[in-house]
Amino acid sequence: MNHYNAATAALAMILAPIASAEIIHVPADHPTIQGAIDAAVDGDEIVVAPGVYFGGTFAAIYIPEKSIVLRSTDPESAQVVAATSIQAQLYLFGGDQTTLVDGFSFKKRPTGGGSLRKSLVLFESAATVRNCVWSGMHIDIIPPPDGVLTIHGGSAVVERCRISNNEIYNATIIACRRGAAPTLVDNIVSGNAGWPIGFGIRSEEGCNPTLIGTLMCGNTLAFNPVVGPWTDGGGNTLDGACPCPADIDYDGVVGFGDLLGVLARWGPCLGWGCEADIDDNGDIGFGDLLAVLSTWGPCE
Ligand SMILES: [Ca+2]
Ligand SMILES: [Ca+2]
Repeated sequence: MNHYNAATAALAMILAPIASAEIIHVPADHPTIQGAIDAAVDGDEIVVAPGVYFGGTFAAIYIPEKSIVLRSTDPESAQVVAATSIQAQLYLFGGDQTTLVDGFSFKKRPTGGGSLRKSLVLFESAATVRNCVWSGMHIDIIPPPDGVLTIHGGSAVVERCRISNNEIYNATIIACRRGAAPTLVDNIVSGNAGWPIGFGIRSEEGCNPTLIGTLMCGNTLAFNPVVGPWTDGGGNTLDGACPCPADIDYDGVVGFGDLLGVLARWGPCLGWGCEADIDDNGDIGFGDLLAVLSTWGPCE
Protein backbone atom coordinates (compact mmCIF):
# COMPACT_ATOMS: atom_id res chain seq x y z
CA MET A 1 0.00 0.00 0.00
CA ASN A 2 1.53 3.33 -0.97
CA HIS A 3 1.29 6.43 1.19
CA TYR A 4 -1.68 7.79 -0.74
CA ASN A 5 -3.71 4.63 -0.33
CA ALA A 6 -2.75 4.32 3.34
CA ALA A 7 -3.90 7.90 3.97
CA THR A 8 -7.13 7.27 2.09
CA ALA A 9 -7.76 4.11 4.07
CA ALA A 10 -7.07 5.93 7.35
CA LEU A 11 -9.40 8.76 6.35
CA ALA A 12 -12.10 6.27 5.39
CA MET A 13 -11.80 4.65 8.82
CA ILE A 14 -12.14 8.02 10.53
CA LEU A 15 -15.13 8.99 8.43
CA ALA A 16 -16.83 5.61 8.64
CA PRO A 17 -18.72 6.25 11.89
CA ILE A 18 -19.88 9.62 10.59
CA ALA A 19 -20.94 8.22 7.25
CA SER A 20 -22.86 5.42 8.95
CA ALA A 21 -24.97 7.76 11.09
CA GLU A 22 -28.54 7.02 10.19
CA ILE A 23 -32.00 8.31 10.78
CA ILE A 24 -34.21 5.50 12.04
CA HIS A 25 -37.95 6.07 11.86
CA VAL A 26 -40.43 4.65 14.37
CA PRO A 27 -42.71 2.94 13.51
CA ALA A 28 -41.74 2.84 9.81
CA ASP A 29 -38.31 1.17 10.29
CA HIS A 30 -38.92 -0.37 13.71
CA PRO A 31 -42.38 -0.68 15.27
CA THR A 32 -41.09 -0.03 18.80
CA ILE A 33 -38.80 2.60 20.29
CA GLN A 34 -36.78 -0.14 22.01
CA GLY A 35 -36.29 -1.92 18.68
CA ALA A 36 -34.94 1.26 17.15
CA ILE A 37 -32.64 1.88 20.14
CA ASP A 38 -31.30 -1.68 19.94
CA ALA A 39 -30.54 -1.22 16.24
CA ALA A 40 -28.97 2.22 16.65
CA VAL A 41 -25.26 2.94 16.90
CA ASP A 42 -23.53 6.05 18.22
CA GLY A 43 -24.49 9.08 16.17
CA ASP A 44 -27.82 7.73 14.96
CA GLU A 45 -31.03 9.65 15.25
CA ILE A 46 -34.34 8.00 16.05
CA VAL A 47 -37.38 9.96 14.89
CA VAL A 48 -40.67 8.86 16.44
CA ALA A 49 -43.96 9.61 14.67
CA PRO A 50 -46.95 10.78 16.72
CA GLY A 51 -48.59 7.88 18.55
CA VAL A 52 -48.59 6.04 21.85
CA TYR A 53 -45.53 3.92 22.63
CA PHE A 54 -45.09 1.28 25.29
CA GLY A 55 -42.10 -0.40 26.87
CA GLY A 56 -40.88 -3.96 26.56
CA THR A 57 -39.37 -5.82 29.51
CA PHE A 58 -40.92 -4.55 32.75
CA ALA A 59 -42.88 -1.97 30.72
CA ALA A 60 -39.64 -0.01 30.34
CA ILE A 61 -37.45 1.36 27.57
CA TYR A 62 -33.66 1.24 28.02
CA ILE A 63 -30.97 3.34 26.36
CA PRO A 64 -27.75 1.50 27.25
CA GLU A 65 -24.57 3.57 26.93
CA LYS A 66 -25.35 4.85 23.46
CA SER A 67 -24.83 8.35 22.16
CA ILE A 68 -27.99 8.76 20.13
CA VAL A 69 -30.79 11.22 19.56
CA LEU A 70 -34.34 10.08 20.36
CA ARG A 71 -36.89 12.65 19.28
CA SER A 72 -40.41 13.26 18.10
CA THR A 73 -41.00 14.59 14.59
CA ASP A 74 -41.23 18.22 15.76
CA PRO A 75 -40.04 18.69 19.34
CA GLU A 76 -40.75 22.44 19.23
CA SER A 77 -44.46 21.88 18.51
CA ALA A 78 -46.66 21.57 21.61
CA GLN A 79 -49.22 19.67 19.52
CA VAL A 80 -46.69 17.12 18.26
CA VAL A 81 -45.22 16.64 21.73
CA ALA A 82 -48.71 16.10 23.17
CA ALA A 83 -49.45 13.56 20.42
CA THR A 84 -46.22 11.59 20.90
CA SER A 85 -46.47 9.82 24.19
CA ILE A 86 -44.23 7.33 25.92
CA GLN A 87 -46.23 5.17 28.31
CA ALA A 88 -43.26 3.42 29.84
CA GLN A 89 -40.41 4.07 32.19
CA LEU A 90 -37.39 5.32 30.28
CA TYR A 91 -33.94 4.43 31.66
CA LEU A 92 -30.92 6.10 30.20
CA PHE A 93 -27.51 4.72 31.16
CA GLY A 94 -24.48 6.90 30.42
CA GLY A 95 -24.58 8.86 27.22
CA ASP A 96 -22.39 11.83 26.39
CA GLN A 97 -23.36 15.42 25.59
CA THR A 98 -24.55 14.43 22.11
CA THR A 99 -27.22 12.16 23.61
CA LEU A 100 -30.63 13.79 23.45
CA VAL A 101 -34.22 12.90 24.33
CA ASP A 102 -36.38 15.57 22.72
CA GLY A 103 -40.09 16.25 22.52
CA PHE A 104 -42.18 13.57 24.22
CA SER A 105 -45.06 13.54 26.65
CA PHE A 106 -44.60 10.93 29.33
CA LYS A 107 -47.61 9.10 30.67
CA LYS A 108 -48.13 6.30 33.11
CA ARG A 109 -47.30 2.84 31.85
CA PRO A 110 -50.32 0.64 31.09
CA THR A 111 -49.44 -1.83 33.85
CA GLY A 112 -48.93 -1.01 37.50
CA GLY A 113 -52.24 0.61 38.39
CA GLY A 114 -53.74 3.99 37.71
CA SER A 115 -50.83 6.17 38.66
CA LEU A 116 -47.52 7.34 37.37
CA ARG A 117 -44.46 6.67 39.47
CA LYS A 118 -40.84 6.92 38.36
CA SER A 119 -40.96 7.92 34.72
CA LEU A 120 -37.48 8.86 33.50
CA VAL A 121 -34.24 7.79 35.17
CA LEU A 122 -30.78 8.96 34.13
CA PHE A 123 -27.71 7.10 35.41
CA GLU A 124 -24.33 8.85 35.24
CA SER A 125 -25.37 10.63 32.10
CA ALA A 126 -24.32 13.84 30.38
CA ALA A 127 -27.35 13.67 28.08
CA THR A 128 -29.91 16.39 27.46
CA VAL A 129 -33.64 15.90 28.03
CA ARG A 130 -35.57 18.65 26.26
CA ASN A 131 -39.16 19.66 25.45
CA CYS A 132 -40.69 16.87 27.50
CA VAL A 133 -44.05 17.10 29.28
CA TRP A 134 -45.60 15.40 32.28
CA SER A 135 -49.16 16.66 32.63
CA GLY A 136 -52.61 15.77 33.92
CA MET A 137 -51.67 12.75 35.95
CA HIS A 138 -52.02 11.35 39.41
CA ILE A 139 -48.41 10.88 40.42
CA ASP A 140 -48.45 8.38 43.23
CA ILE A 141 -46.16 7.68 46.15
CA ILE A 142 -42.52 7.79 45.09
CA PRO A 143 -40.46 7.14 48.22
CA PRO A 144 -37.64 9.64 48.58
CA PRO A 145 -34.98 10.06 47.38
CA ASP A 146 -36.44 9.15 43.94
CA GLY A 147 -38.71 11.27 41.76
CA VAL A 148 -40.70 11.32 38.52
CA LEU A 149 -37.42 12.33 36.90
CA THR A 150 -34.55 10.80 38.88
CA ILE A 151 -31.00 11.86 38.11
CA HIS A 152 -28.36 9.51 39.53
CA GLY A 153 -24.95 11.17 39.31
CA GLY A 154 -23.68 12.70 36.08
CA SER A 155 -24.15 16.12 34.56
CA ALA A 156 -27.36 15.86 32.55
CA VAL A 157 -29.17 18.89 31.17
CA VAL A 158 -32.95 19.14 31.46
CA GLU A 159 -34.37 22.06 29.51
CA ARG A 160 -37.71 23.47 28.40
CA CYS A 161 -39.63 20.64 30.05
CA ARG A 162 -43.02 21.16 31.63
CA ILE A 163 -44.54 19.38 34.60
CA SER A 164 -48.00 20.78 35.11
CA ASN A 165 -51.45 20.08 36.48
CA ASN A 166 -50.57 16.84 38.20
CA GLU A 167 -51.60 15.64 41.58
CA ILE A 168 -48.33 14.96 43.33
CA TYR A 169 -49.26 12.45 46.01
CA ASN A 170 -46.34 11.93 48.41
CA ALA A 171 -43.91 12.32 45.55
CA THR A 172 -41.06 14.36 44.10
CA ILE A 173 -40.92 15.69 40.56
CA ILE A 174 -37.15 15.98 40.01
CA ALA A 175 -34.80 14.10 42.33
CA CYS A 176 -31.02 14.56 42.33
CA ARG A 177 -29.09 11.65 43.77
CA ARG A 178 -25.56 10.37 44.30
CA GLY A 179 -23.60 13.51 43.55
CA ALA A 180 -25.60 14.52 40.48
CA ALA A 181 -24.79 17.97 39.14
CA PRO A 182 -27.42 18.53 36.45
CA THR A 183 -28.25 21.84 34.82
CA LEU A 184 -31.99 22.57 34.78
CA VAL A 185 -32.85 25.31 32.28
CA ASP A 186 -36.16 27.03 31.48
CA ASN A 187 -38.38 24.32 32.94
CA ILE A 188 -41.98 25.01 34.01
CA VAL A 189 -43.50 23.38 37.09
CA SER A 190 -47.04 24.71 37.32
CA GLY A 191 -50.49 23.96 38.64
CA ASN A 192 -49.47 20.87 40.57
CA ALA A 193 -51.20 19.95 43.80
CA GLY A 194 -49.01 18.40 46.46
CA TRP A 195 -50.98 16.14 48.75
CA PRO A 196 -50.37 15.38 51.55
CA ILE A 197 -46.92 16.54 50.50
CA GLY A 198 -45.17 17.09 47.18
CA PHE A 199 -41.74 18.30 46.16
CA GLY A 200 -40.67 20.13 43.01
CA ILE A 201 -36.95 19.45 43.20
CA ARG A 202 -35.41 17.37 45.93
CA SER A 203 -31.65 17.26 46.07
CA GLU A 204 -29.56 14.92 48.24
CA GLU A 205 -26.52 16.10 50.17
CA GLY A 206 -23.58 16.04 47.76
CA CYS A 207 -25.71 16.92 44.73
CA ASN A 208 -25.59 20.30 43.07
CA PRO A 209 -28.31 21.02 40.52
CA THR A 210 -27.98 24.42 38.86
CA LEU A 211 -31.34 26.08 38.20
CA ILE A 212 -31.64 28.64 35.42
CA GLY A 213 -34.91 30.25 34.31
CA THR A 214 -37.08 27.85 36.29
CA LEU A 215 -40.73 28.89 36.57
CA MET A 216 -42.63 27.27 39.42
CA CYS A 217 -46.08 28.81 39.70
CA GLY A 218 -49.65 28.05 40.62
CA ASN A 219 -48.68 24.98 42.63
CA THR A 220 -51.06 24.37 45.49
CA LEU A 221 -51.61 22.61 48.77
CA ALA A 222 -48.47 21.20 50.37
CA PHE A 223 -46.10 21.78 47.50
CA ASN A 224 -42.44 22.43 48.32
CA PRO A 225 -40.52 23.98 45.42
CA VAL A 226 -36.91 23.06 46.20
CA VAL A 227 -35.46 21.07 49.06
CA GLY A 228 -31.73 20.41 49.54
CA PRO A 229 -28.62 21.95 48.00
CA TRP A 230 -28.82 23.79 44.67
CA THR A 231 -27.11 26.63 42.80
CA ASP A 232 -29.05 29.66 41.59
CA GLY A 233 -27.99 30.26 38.00
CA GLY A 234 -30.42 33.19 37.67
CA GLY A 235 -33.88 33.89 36.35
CA ASN A 236 -35.69 31.53 38.68
CA THR A 237 -39.22 32.11 40.03
CA LEU A 238 -40.06 29.38 42.50
CA ASP A 239 -43.38 30.46 43.97
CA GLY A 240 -46.49 32.52 43.21
CA ALA A 241 -49.17 32.84 40.56
CA CYS A 242 -48.52 31.94 36.92
CA PRO A 243 -48.05 34.93 34.62
CA CYS A 244 -50.30 33.71 31.81
CA PRO A 245 -52.86 31.22 33.19
CA ALA A 246 -55.07 31.24 30.06
CA ASP A 247 -52.21 29.90 27.93
CA ILE A 248 -53.21 26.34 28.67
CA ASP A 249 -51.28 24.85 25.75
CA TYR A 250 -48.12 26.71 26.80
CA ASP A 251 -47.21 28.10 23.39
CA GLY A 252 -46.64 31.63 24.71
CA VAL A 253 -49.86 33.00 23.22
CA VAL A 254 -53.47 33.02 24.40
CA GLY A 255 -55.27 31.99 21.22
CA PHE A 256 -57.28 29.38 19.37
CA GLY A 257 -55.41 26.42 20.86
CA ASP A 258 -56.45 27.57 24.33
CA LEU A 259 -60.03 28.31 23.23
CA LEU A 260 -60.33 24.82 21.77
CA GLY A 261 -58.79 23.39 24.93
CA VAL A 262 -61.51 24.98 27.05
CA LEU A 263 -64.30 23.85 24.72
CA ALA A 264 -62.95 20.30 24.49
CA ARG A 265 -62.96 19.89 28.27
CA TRP A 266 -66.22 21.70 29.01
CA GLY A 267 -67.85 20.48 32.20
CA PRO A 268 -66.81 19.39 35.67
CA CYS A 269 -63.11 19.24 36.39
CA LEU A 270 -62.34 16.19 38.45
CA GLY A 271 -59.29 16.27 40.67
CA TRP A 272 -56.10 16.90 38.76
CA GLY A 273 -55.29 17.72 35.14
CA CYS A 274 -57.55 20.74 35.10
CA GLU A 275 -55.45 23.32 33.31
CA ALA A 276 -58.54 24.47 31.39
CA ASP A 277 -60.13 25.48 34.70
CA ILE A 278 -58.39 28.84 34.44
CA ASP A 279 -60.53 30.56 37.06
CA ASP A 280 -60.05 27.63 39.41
CA ASN A 281 -63.73 27.20 40.32
CA GLY A 282 -63.93 23.44 39.84
CA ASP A 283 -65.53 23.33 36.43
CA ILE A 284 -64.61 24.27 32.90
CA GLY A 285 -67.14 26.76 31.63
CA PHE A 286 -67.97 30.33 30.72
CA GLY A 287 -65.60 31.87 33.25
CA ASP A 288 -62.70 30.07 31.61
CA LEU A 289 -63.87 30.98 28.13
CA LEU A 290 -63.97 34.63 29.20
CA ALA A 291 -60.49 34.31 30.72
CA VAL A 292 -59.17 33.20 27.34
CA LEU A 293 -60.99 35.91 25.38
CA SER A 294 -60.08 38.71 27.82
CA THR A 295 -56.35 37.94 27.67
CA TRP A 296 -56.21 37.07 23.96
CA GLY A 297 -52.78 37.66 22.43
CA PRO A 298 -49.14 37.15 23.35
CA CYS A 299 -48.30 36.38 26.99
CA GLU A 300 -46.21 39.05 28.64
CA1 LIG B 1 -51.73 29.16 24.01
CA1 LIG C 1 -63.57 27.33 35.69
